Amino acid sequence: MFWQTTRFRIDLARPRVMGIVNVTPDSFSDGGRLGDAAAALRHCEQLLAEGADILDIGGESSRPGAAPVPLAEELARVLPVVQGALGFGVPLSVDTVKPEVMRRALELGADIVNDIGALLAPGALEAVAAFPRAGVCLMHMRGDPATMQQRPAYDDVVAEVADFLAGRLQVLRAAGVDDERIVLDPGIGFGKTVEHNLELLRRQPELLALGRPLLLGWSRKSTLGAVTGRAVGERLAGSIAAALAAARQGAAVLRVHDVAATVDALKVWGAAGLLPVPESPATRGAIR
Ligand code: 9MG
Repeated sequence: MFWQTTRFRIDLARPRVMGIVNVTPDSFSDGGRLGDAAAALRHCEQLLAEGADILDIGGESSRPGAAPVPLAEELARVLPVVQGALGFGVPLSVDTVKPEVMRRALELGADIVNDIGALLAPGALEAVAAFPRAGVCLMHMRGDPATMQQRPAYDDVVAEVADFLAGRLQVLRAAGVDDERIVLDPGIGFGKTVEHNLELLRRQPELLALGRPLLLGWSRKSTLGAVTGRAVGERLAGSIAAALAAARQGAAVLRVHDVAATVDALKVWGAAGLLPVPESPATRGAIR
C-alpha cells in the first residue's frame, strides 16, 4: 500500500519511521531543548541521519492536561521549521488540530497533516481537502487532551475505535479525499486506560480491516511506564518493544522519539523475517 502526500508517494511495504520533532518549550520528551527553529532543524537533521523516513513537526503538546497554545504562537513555532525542513527531501508531517496551521503549512509545501482530532475541528476537513495531494493521518481520541484521561470507558475499545475511524474515512471520501491520502491511527493513550491501549495492541490486526495503513505512536507513552515501572526518560526499551509489536501486528508507520534504536530494531526483525514482506523488490524502500 502507498500513502499519497504532497510531494511523495510513500511505499508502505515496509514499516516507516516517523521521527517526532516537538517545537514546544514544555515538551515532555525534550524539556524545551527545541525551543527555537534552528534547534528544531538541527534535531530534524539528527533524526534523518538516524534513518527517519518522515518528520512530524508539532508546536502544541498533546500530553494529558497540556494547555492549549494560541494560534499565533503555534504558527510562529511550526512554520519556520516546516520552511527550513522542506529542503531535506523527506516527507514533512505537521502535527496540529488547528485548520489555520494546517492550511498555512500545506501552502508552504508540507506533505501530511497529522491530526489527533481526526479533522473534526470546524474547517479542518476543508483545509486538507483543498490540497488535492496532501496526506492525512486521522487519529482516534476520546475527549480532548485536557480531559481525556478522566475515567475513559468503552464496551469494546477496538470495535469503537474501528467504528469511529470507519466513520471518519467515509466523511473524508464524501469530501473528495482519495483513500490513498489517508492513514489511520487508534490513538494510543488518547482517552484510554492502560488496559485499553494493550487491548488495541493485541487486537491491532482487526483495525487492518479498515483497508488503510495504520500509524501507531507508542513512544515513551505512560502505558509503557505502567507495564515497566519506568519514568518517561527510561522507556527506550519499552518503546522499542512496543514499536516492534505494532510493526509485527501490521503497523505501517511508527511515530517515535528514538529513531536510531527503532530503525535498528526494525532492521533486525526484518532480517529475521518477522515483519510483513515487501510487495515487490522493485518498489522496496521507495519514497518518490
Ligand atoms: C501528536 N501525537 C502524539 N501521540 C500521537 C500518536 O499516538 N499518534 C499520532 N498520530 N499523533 C500523535
